[in-house]
Amino acid sequence: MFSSVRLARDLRSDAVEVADNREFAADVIAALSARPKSISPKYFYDAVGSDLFEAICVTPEYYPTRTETSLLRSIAAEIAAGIPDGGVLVEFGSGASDKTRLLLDAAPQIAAYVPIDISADALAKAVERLTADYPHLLLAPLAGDFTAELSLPTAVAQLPKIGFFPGSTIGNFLPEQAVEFLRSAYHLLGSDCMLIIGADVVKDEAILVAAYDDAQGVTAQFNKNLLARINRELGGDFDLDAFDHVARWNPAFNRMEMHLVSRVGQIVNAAGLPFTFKAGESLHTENSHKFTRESFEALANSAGWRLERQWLSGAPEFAVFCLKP
Ligand code: AVJ
Repeated sequence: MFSSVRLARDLRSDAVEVADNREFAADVIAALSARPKSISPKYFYDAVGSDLFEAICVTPEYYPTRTETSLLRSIAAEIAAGIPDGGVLVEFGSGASDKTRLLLDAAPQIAAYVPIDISADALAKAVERLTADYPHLLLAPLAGDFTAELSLPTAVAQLPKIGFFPGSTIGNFLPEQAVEFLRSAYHLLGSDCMLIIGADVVKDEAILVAAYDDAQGVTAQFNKNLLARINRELGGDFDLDAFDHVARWNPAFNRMEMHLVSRVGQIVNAAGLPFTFKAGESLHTENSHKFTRESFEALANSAGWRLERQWLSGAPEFAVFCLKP
C-alpha cells in the first residue's frame, strides 16, 4: 500500500518536472527569438538561483531585504492587531519564509500558513524549519508559479485570509501584470481578507544601481545563473564569460532593469536550436519597478483594492502597504 502511494507521488512529481521543463524550453525559445530578447525573471529561481538570491540579500548594497525586515519587525504588532482569530496567512513567493516569522511571532492567532513558491527545494527547506519552530501551525505549502491559477486547500476555505507579498516582488510585474495579479489575489483570498505588500520606493539612481550591481558580483552571478540553468536543463552551450551583467535605471518606467549583454557576435545553442547574438545585443532578464505612495495606491485602486494603511522605513526608503477589498 505505502509503496504504491509513494510511487504515485513520485510519478506525479516526475510528470510535473517534465511539464515544467517543457514550459521552460518553450519560454527560452520564445525569449531568444524575440526582438528585443526578453525572458521572465521567474526562471532565475531554481535551487542555485534561490540560494544566490539569499546571498544577494546579505550584500551591503542590496538594501531592500534588510530594510523591509526591520520595518516589518517594528510594525509587526500593528499588523497583527488587524489579523482575525483563525486567520490563514497566504504568502506569494515565500522563498526561505524568513520575514514570515515576524508575522507568525507577532500574531499567534494565525491558524494556518500557505507558502507558495516556484522553487520546490526552497519551499521544502522552509517548511521543514517552520514545522520544527511552529508545531501548532497548520502548514499547507503550494509548489508552483503564484501567477498561475491556484486554489487553497478546502480545510482553510472558510477562514479569513491574510495575503502576504513582501520583498517588492510585485515590482517584477509590468503595471498591467501587477493589476492582473492583484485581481487574482482577491479571487484567491476571498472577500474577508487583507493583503500586506512590501514595495520598494523610487530613490536616488546611484543607490538603486549599486543594489543591482553589487561589488562582490553576486547579482551578476544570479543574473548569469539564468544562462547556466539553460545549459544545465536545456542542453545549452552559453559561455557565461561572453556576457556582461548590466543593471540600469529606466526613468521612463521608474524601474531598474537587468540585462545580459553579449560581448561579441556569437551563435548559442539552447533547447536544440541555434540563436544569434550581435555584439552588444541584450537579453532583458528583469524589471524591478519602484513606487511612490501615489503610484502604488493608483495601481491598487485600479485592481479594486483600497489602501487601508501604509508604513515607510527611513532611508533607503521601503514601503509596506495594507490593502483591503
Ligand atoms: C526578489 C524580485 C524583489 O527585484 O529586487 C534582486 C530580485 N534582482 N537583485 C528585486 C533581484 C536582482 C528582487 N525581487
